[in-house]
Amino acid sequence: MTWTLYASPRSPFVRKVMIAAHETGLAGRLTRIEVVTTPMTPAPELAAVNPLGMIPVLLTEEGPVFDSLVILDLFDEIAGGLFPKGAARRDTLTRHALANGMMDKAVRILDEQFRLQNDDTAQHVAGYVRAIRSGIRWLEPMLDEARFDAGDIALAALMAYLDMRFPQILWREGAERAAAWYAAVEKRPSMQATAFAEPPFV
Ligand SMILES: N[C@@H](CCC(=O)N[C@@H](CS)C(=O)NCC(=O)O)C(=O)O
Repeated sequence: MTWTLYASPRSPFVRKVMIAAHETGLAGRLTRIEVVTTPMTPAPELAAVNPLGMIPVLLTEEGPVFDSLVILDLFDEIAGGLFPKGAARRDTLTRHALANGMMDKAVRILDEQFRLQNDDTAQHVAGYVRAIRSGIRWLEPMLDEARFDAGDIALAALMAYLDMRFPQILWREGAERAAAWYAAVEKRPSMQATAFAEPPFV
């Protein structure tokens, strides 16, 4: 069974996935589809596989897998050798988070250069908002008030942040199921105990 990797020849995140695929002996299973994707113009090929419009995405028999860390986690589950167990796993994950965070910032340098050249902050913001709205809609069928795992906690923190910083985005519009989910989980003691600071903001 081959997997499709949505990729680009100069993405460090794709390169990381490819290195890991070679290290685990899984590279032969990958068929690459090269895409060009930016925050303003996400590659149309990605619409069905990643609402963020970002690469890498691995399309498996069970559906799309992203981001790069989760793809590595899948390789590890199948072939091992990438993430040890216990405290050593945390050490690996923390070093991975640092390296990935540096990659993120390095890619942002490039994006800032383009942003200055093209003077397109408004288009960037519009693209980011579009990605956030698509992401929330993507998650709607998976929401369940009876569960509150790490994925749900991350989503609840995002929604609280949008309400605090960007109420004008009106993320609930067209996402009534997500709005109802948030109204329910917002009542959890963990959410109540951790409210953001009230305005005025500095
Ligand atoms: N956290 C993601 C980051 C991936 C990422 O930043 N990919 C860039 C290409 S190097 C991208 O898709 N950019 C398009 C965008 O920001 O919309 C991962 O680890 O896979």
